[in-house]
Amino acid sequence: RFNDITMAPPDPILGVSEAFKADTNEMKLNLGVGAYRTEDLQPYVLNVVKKAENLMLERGENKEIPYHLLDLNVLYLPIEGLAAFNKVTAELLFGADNTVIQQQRVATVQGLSGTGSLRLAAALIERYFPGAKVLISSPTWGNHKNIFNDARVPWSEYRYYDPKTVGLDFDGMISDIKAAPDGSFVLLHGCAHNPTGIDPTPEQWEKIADVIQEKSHIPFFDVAYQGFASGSLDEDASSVRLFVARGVELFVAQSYSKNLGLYAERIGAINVVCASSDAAARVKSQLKRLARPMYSNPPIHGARIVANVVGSPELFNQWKEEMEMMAGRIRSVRQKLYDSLCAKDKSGKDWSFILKQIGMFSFTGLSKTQTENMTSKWHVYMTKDGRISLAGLSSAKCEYLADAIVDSYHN
Ligand code: PLP
Ligand code: TYF
Repeated sequence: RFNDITMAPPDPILGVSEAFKADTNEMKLNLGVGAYRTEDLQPYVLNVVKKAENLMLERGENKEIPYHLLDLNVLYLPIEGLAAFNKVTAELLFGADNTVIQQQRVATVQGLSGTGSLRLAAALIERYFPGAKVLISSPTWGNHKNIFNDARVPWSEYRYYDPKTVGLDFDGMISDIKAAPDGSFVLLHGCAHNPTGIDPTPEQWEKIADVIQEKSHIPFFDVAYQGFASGSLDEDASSVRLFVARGVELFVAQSYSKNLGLYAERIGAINVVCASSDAAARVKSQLKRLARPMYSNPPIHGARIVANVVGSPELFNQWKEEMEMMAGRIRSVRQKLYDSLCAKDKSGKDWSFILKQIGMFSFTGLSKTQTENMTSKWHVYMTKDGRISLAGLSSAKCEYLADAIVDSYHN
């Protein structure tokens, strides 16, 4: 009976926030979860989101244009989500003039943010590719393993991070992708790899694509940070577009948690690029069939916000400015942390890897025991893999953090 159910361990990322909350020290710093904070370390609601919500409210109030973005004026969204959202999200990812869009070769289904979209694709793999394996990077976002485990999709790891160079183990990555059974799925972070902050160069992406094509593997992109890595939405989608241009069939999961700050709205999508519009229609029908008994249909509010922001040239431009502001703040604390580390550490250690990493995180190379020192002595909360979220760091706290890191490294 229920009494026999054992206690589950806390989530390694979300558990960090719980421990942070319980700490009463005033110097405490939460660098665990990857969530954007202002310089005052407060959550940030984008102005474009507020504007979109006001628009939605106005439209709802004067009932002349009742939610004109809805294709059906009914209580629930269709299983596949809001049509206007699905259209703009695919266009944002692939580019509106991409042939796969024009030829209707993409099956797009609104998902419960990045996680739910990954989970839906995993269910499709389990059902239609029985026994196929998913290759995931070592390391990767912790939840990837949970997602494939629960979907009963076998996975194994490919080498990605080289602790010696604090960079990409490109040769290891290529040989592991080559060694996998033909027709495997290869999970790739579209940009701003979590947790390492290390992405392949454009030349390396081409070689990765060569090997994937040679092996008839299927790329499975996880795009959780479009616009947050380089600051350009198009550039951050270039890895995905490179494969699409080669005519490869692939999956792409998208999330608006970070780039639009819509964390709790749970808005994202799964896109399946197929060889024909026929195949895309069939794939979409099967995704809907999987979603229906899981959660029936997705929530509408976040989808409307995205449809309004991405679909309006004015709000779209303002969004880009706000994203640049957020990415810029993260870059500036990254620089300041690096400067502080160089000034404080007398050991001659090369800290330049911090500047080479991109996106929200820095992978510090701190060991598990060193991260424990960070938390117990310095009240700095972070995941045990050595990742810190720079989005949760302020300029004012950079020196304190540098002291904590230098102390923990030589501990
Ligand atoms: N994938 C990666 C690599 C992530 O870092 C995240 C969030 O941290 C996600 C997916 C999914 O997040 P969400 O479910 O909030 O969209
Ligand atoms: O910081 C990270 O890497 C994310 C944050 O359902 C997160 O894991 C946590 C829970 C969740 C989605 C994202």
